[in-house]
Amino acid sequence: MGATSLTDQHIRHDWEIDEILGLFKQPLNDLLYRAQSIHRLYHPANEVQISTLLSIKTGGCPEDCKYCPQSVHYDTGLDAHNLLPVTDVVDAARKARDAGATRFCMGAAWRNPTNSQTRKVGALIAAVKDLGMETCATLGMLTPSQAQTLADAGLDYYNHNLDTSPDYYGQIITSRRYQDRLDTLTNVRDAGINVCCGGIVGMGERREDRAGLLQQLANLPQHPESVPINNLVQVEGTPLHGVEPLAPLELARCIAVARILMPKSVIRLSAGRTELSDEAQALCFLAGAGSIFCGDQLLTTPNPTFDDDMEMFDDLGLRRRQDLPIAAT
Ligand code: SAM
Ligand code: DTB
Ligand code: SF4
Repeated sequence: MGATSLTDQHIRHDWEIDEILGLFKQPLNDLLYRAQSIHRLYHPANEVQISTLLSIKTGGCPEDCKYCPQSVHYDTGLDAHNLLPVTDVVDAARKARDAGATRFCMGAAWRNPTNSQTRKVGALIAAVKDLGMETCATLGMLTPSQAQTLADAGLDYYNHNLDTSPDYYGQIITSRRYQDRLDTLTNVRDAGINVCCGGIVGMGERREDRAGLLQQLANLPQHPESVPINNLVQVEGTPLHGVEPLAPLELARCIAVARILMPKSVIRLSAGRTELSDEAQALCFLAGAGSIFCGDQLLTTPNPTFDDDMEMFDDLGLRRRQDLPIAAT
């Protein structure tokens, strides 16, 4: 066994729920100070990695995720479309690269892809990689061989979220088990693809559930390299439309706790930024957020424009991160 470096003392996989709740309850200054201190041990200060999303297959999803505008169970007036042709995807990726994104993330509204769909997405991945970008895909549940197909195509990251705590999960999704999600994460990890896994806050859950989600992530055998913290985007027609929004300070606390629990992971201030002031986002960066999605659309919902984000970066003295982040353990 190799020697443990001084900084690896922070890497743990045995977090207890009471310890995590204790972090949430710290005075905000103490929590942010500790989170930013850990952030600077493992990540460049003032640098933020940028990804851009594209919905490569939209709507008509058989799953019943109560937050999602793409579920066939809810009428959200979405324009559904089948898998996009490679030319459309490459055009969107090139535009994102030229605007400053280093990673292109392709999302499909599937419960799980078929093997044939997986091969088609493999061709999209190879084409985007040819542009010199990192690739990410989120396609639903994967078998081990499908994960291998994507790895062989050169996929850098696979996004598959746990969404919430095991306790609250049944209130949000009934068509897929928590264990199914954990199994897909294992298949992705075993195929050698970097794991992007996080969840959604602001779904009416308790703080205990936010802590429970972070506990699940932190106690995985290996921390996800990327941890997206999504603030629910409320969409009319979905069951969660009208739920009490999460206070921005609680979102910042969540990001700080994620930062402390998984020091080497890149924490993404993910969906929901249109509802946040620059000041609230500044607190999230102080809490240790190291990546965002840029571009005026997430998958199907609005996001701040590139220009607005670059103006915010200027105001906060943030730089776009160009190198490849450190792998988590
Ligand atoms: N269908 C695949 C799946 O669910 O694994 C991939 C696409 S799905 C849209 C990707 C992730 O987007 C979900 O796991 C969820 O965490 C997030 N998401 C979906 N709708 C959202 C919303 N309204 N607000 C915030 N995050 C959302
Ligand atoms: C993630 O955790 N958030 C992104 C990405 N991974 C795929 C998706 C957010 C979707 C927000 C709702 C929408 O635009 O449809
Ligand atoms: Fe389908 Fe994914 Fe939306 Fe759930 S989150 S309804 S699985 S597209």
